Amino acid sequence: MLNRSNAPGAAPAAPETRVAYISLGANLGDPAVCLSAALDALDRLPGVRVGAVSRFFRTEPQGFKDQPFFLNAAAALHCAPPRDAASLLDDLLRTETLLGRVRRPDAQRFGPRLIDLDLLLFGNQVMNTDRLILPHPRMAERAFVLVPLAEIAPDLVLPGGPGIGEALRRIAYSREGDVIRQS
Ligand code: PH2
Ligand code: MG
Ligand code: MG
Repeated sequence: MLNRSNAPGAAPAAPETRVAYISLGANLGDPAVCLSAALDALDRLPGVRVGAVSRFFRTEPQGFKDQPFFLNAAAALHCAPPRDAASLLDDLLRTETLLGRVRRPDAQRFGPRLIDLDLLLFGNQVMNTDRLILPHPRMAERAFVLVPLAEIAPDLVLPGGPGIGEALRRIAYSREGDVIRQS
């Protein structure tokens, strides 16, 4: 039988590059500097290239209200094998630490932070482990995630869920220019 992959002229199967989407957030220090530094650091990771980046939005704090407004953005990360979701998560956490974030066990949940890099999607992968849930379990509720994401990926469909436009129609929020409020 003819082995098609060895047929003369047949290109080897290209290793699959996948697009991950992340949410970036900060509300301590100089958030714009921190978000930019994070993007620079991520672009230097092996097997990762930063693609589209949204504008930086000023967003009302969610979950714990008594803290400064956040600066939030979304970015596409083009990931080449063997880069996978777990190793990307490791490097997101390492990058947070590199930029000065200290995770204290007694920290206020949803409280203020120097930098937060959340993995939203890794291609169409769906997973649920102790360390990582994909898609990010709270992304569809959060205007500060969905609005920046829709800016860079307006046709995105969440794996097993709605398109990003429909996800945005399901939540109550307001947007004036670069300011997003959600009650
Ligand atoms: N992050 C949180 C909790 N609340 N609110 C806004 N607006 N932006 C955030 O990035 C954010 C938040 C926990 O990660
Ligand atoms: Mg977060
Ligand atoms: Mg986080």
